[in-house]
Amino acid sequence: MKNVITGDLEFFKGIGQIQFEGPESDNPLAFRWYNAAQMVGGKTMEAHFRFACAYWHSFNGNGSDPFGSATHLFPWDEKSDPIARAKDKMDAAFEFMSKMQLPFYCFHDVDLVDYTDVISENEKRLETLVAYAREKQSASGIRLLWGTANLFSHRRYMNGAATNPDFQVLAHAGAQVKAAIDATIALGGENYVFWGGREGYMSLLNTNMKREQEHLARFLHLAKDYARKQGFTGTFFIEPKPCEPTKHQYDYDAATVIAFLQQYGLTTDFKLNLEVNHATLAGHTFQHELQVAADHGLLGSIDANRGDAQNGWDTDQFPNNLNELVETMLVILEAGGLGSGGVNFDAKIRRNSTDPADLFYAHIGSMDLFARALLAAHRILETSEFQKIRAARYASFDAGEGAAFEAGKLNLEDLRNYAVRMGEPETRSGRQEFLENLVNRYL
Ligand code: XLS
Ligand code: NI
Ligand code: NI
Repeated sequence: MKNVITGDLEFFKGIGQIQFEGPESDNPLAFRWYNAAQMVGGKTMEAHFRFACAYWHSFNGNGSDPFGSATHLFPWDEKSDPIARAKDKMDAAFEFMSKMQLPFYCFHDVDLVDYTDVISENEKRLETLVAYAREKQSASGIRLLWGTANLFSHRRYMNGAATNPDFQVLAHAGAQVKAAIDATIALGGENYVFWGGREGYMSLLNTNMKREQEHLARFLHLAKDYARKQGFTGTFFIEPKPCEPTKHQYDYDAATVIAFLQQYGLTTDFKLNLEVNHATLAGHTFQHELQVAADHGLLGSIDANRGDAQNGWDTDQFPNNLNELVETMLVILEAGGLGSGGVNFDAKIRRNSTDPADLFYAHIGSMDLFARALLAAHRILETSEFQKIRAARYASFDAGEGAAFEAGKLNLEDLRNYAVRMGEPETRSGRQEFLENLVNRYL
């Protein structure tokens, strides 16, 4: 349990620490399923998820959209001095996270404090807020899951950062990443993320794709080498997304990023941070992306959220589909968990969710749903025939000629002769509906 901490002001007055009260509770400000200390399969719920709060959505995201300005008028966003304002915001963040029992947080450099166009001034500002965050972390027990640099909002990055055709812009990105890595290390961050929002193109007519991707790889190597030299032992994550804000992002999906990491010799240091809404934008289910990463030993961390079935953009809503989450947890449990990663709520409350309590409801609902999904997935794996049924589909490869094929001992003529000898195969059901019903029985 985290120590609740507030600054000079209490920003979420009237709301104490959210406690587990069990499924029968009708208290909207209590957990009904998420019980941090509860053991599930040899690990506490807290350790399974390592839930993290996304600083940018919860404390900077003010409800504005392309059609209208801010609707969330934050009391921590009032002071005119940027450092004083940033400290108020950090007070609010740690108050909220400690009241929510969130063990981790994640940030972009510019989420912590406003940046200017002067690199040395930005470095100074970030160091000031990092020192403040260190105090807050040790008072609350909250830790940094990952840090990152925002290389997509400033207008200089309109043509990309590490993939910008202008070396001067690339160098700026380097300066920003260096400071963000320094901040992550100073705060004991367990991972460092690269999401390449504008690392892609708007038109191939003006783009040398090969050169841009080589620059990106070189840039990642420099960042990794610098961090290792500074003693960083954590994992680097790439967060795939197919598009938005660019028309085409190079880190399209898990398979694309894995091929890139392999091509440029980055798989020892880098893994994947997968986001639900990015998977759906790429035309995949989230489970698909998780499985691809897990199969390569590169499942790192997740950004939990959801899209909207009727909208084709990254709406970043809080998760609320139990069935999908159970399938998600099945993949994660079978992969052996998230390691140094965690579950970061890269999600925002809606523009018209304007009560201070709304941020609590959003996190409570999602943490509860993850907990329910974990319990269901754990029981499916422990007590049902799910894994056996799947394995049985491949039984023909377990012995005889099938096993010889897997072991690389057959050639194409052997396949032909086997087929002639055995004749037409029996039809075998994939039993999809049966398995869907099996999962539903555990919800
Ligand atoms: C945007 C991304 C971003 C990353 C961090 O779509 O999800 O929020 O997680 O830069
Ligand atoms: Ni994300
Ligand atoms: Ni996103």
